[in-house]
Amino acid sequence: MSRLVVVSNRVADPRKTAAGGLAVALGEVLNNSGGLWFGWSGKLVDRPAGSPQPVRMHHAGQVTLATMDLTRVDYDAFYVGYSNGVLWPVFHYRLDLADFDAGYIEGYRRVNQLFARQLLPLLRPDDILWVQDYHLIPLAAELRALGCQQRIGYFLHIPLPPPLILAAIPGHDWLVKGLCAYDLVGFQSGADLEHFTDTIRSEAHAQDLGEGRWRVFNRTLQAGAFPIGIDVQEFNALTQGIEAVDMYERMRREYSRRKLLVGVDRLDYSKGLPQRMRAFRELLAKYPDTRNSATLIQIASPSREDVSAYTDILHELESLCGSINGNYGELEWMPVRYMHRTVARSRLPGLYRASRVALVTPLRDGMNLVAKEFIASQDPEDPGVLVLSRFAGAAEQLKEALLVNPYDTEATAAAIHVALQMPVEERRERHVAMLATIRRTDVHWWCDSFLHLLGQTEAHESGTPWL
Ligand code: ADQ
Repeated sequence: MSRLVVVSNRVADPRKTAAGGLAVALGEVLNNSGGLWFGWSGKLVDRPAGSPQPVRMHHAGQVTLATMDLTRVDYDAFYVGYSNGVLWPVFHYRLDLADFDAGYIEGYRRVNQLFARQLLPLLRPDDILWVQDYHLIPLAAELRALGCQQRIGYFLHIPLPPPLILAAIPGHDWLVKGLCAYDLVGFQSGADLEHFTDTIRSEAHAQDLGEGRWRVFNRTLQAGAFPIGIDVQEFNALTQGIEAVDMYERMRREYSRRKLLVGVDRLDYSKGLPQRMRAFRELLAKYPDTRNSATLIQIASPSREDVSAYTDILHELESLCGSINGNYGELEWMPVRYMHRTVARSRLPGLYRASRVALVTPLRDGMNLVAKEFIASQDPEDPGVLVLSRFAGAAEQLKEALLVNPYDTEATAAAIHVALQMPVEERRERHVAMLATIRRTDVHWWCDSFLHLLGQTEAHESGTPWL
């Protein structure tokens, strides 16, 4: 069996419970193959841009964690600037929020080169590499330029927009070529995959070889959709754990006379939080039966506070929550309970299970795991209802959710009202179908099916010189 090498911006210790489904699933495969996980340590040093930092190795069971620090200048350009100031907004269709500063792309390239240079000496000839997410698109091309012949796969956790949106990024053809240096490229949804194949067809004259194989830049590339899942078993165990049960019971007691709605997100403009609040306000305005009887708990964990678009969304959300409570609240009832913090992973399933409705209404999302976690935590006899944006990758799979267009305030409010009124038989029917889907395509399935296909790709062909 080949050794697996995972590369991602951040490295998590898979043995820590806070690590979550992805780290645990990757950790399992890494553990079985005696694998290596390479990435940034999370630490910054005040050194000149591009200066290579030593790689530190830690052992976590059979897994070796290899991390390096970044200089502050590189971090600002690579992470804050290009990854989160250009790629994140554009890939989420928000051209208006992108900051195309020419220095950022140089920093992004510099850090990808550094990663390639520091990783290369750690590789063995029969390793299989799996690169994660938008921070590292050009990594395979940088590795190939240094002579790396190993098979390299790539998975994009966020959406890939259609060709004409992607084309707004200065130098986007370099990113597209970078994606073509991999042996297997994976996306969250069929729609993202189609955007990719449309792009390589129109911009690089890729030739369709059938079964997801493409001839492009004088080499063969495989592309596919691999919707990421959660670790359903781990989530079931968490749901039965003492902290989740305690949370569930306290919530049930407190809300015995009211229905609870829940939203759990990173505070990010892609998650559609102001739109969600406006839909909830519309619900209270238009359906008076929901006043004094429905409470929305919105938990939004702090995220990327060094990017200005995130502070804007924070203020907008706070002001909407304040005005809804001010206008509709009563002495004994507040419609919105908003918290700007992270809830412990061990307690989350209790909160999900106590809620009648989950609002998962992003404007764009690669997948959205909260939707799947909510389904996994429900009591099958008395399950809650998922109100899900049609623009989340999860909507391709979870067709039995109440699918909404989050830009349509009135229709979303109407769907929330339907969810609150839904009879138990219909709730059960929808829940059973969605639970079967998330069980079938859990995070282990995601890992195994990607790695199986990567293992089957033809040994690496070098193709067009990459850089
Ligand atoms: P994210 O944008 O971070 O991930 P998501 O898929 O929803 O979004 O995952 C978030 C995870 O963090 C979930 O496990 C959730 O429970 C947890 N979480 C979120 N807010 C929290 C809070 N306030 N308190 C506690 N826990 C919280 C990116 C892409 C997604 C894609 C994932 C995985 O943007 O589309 O699904 O990667 O590929």
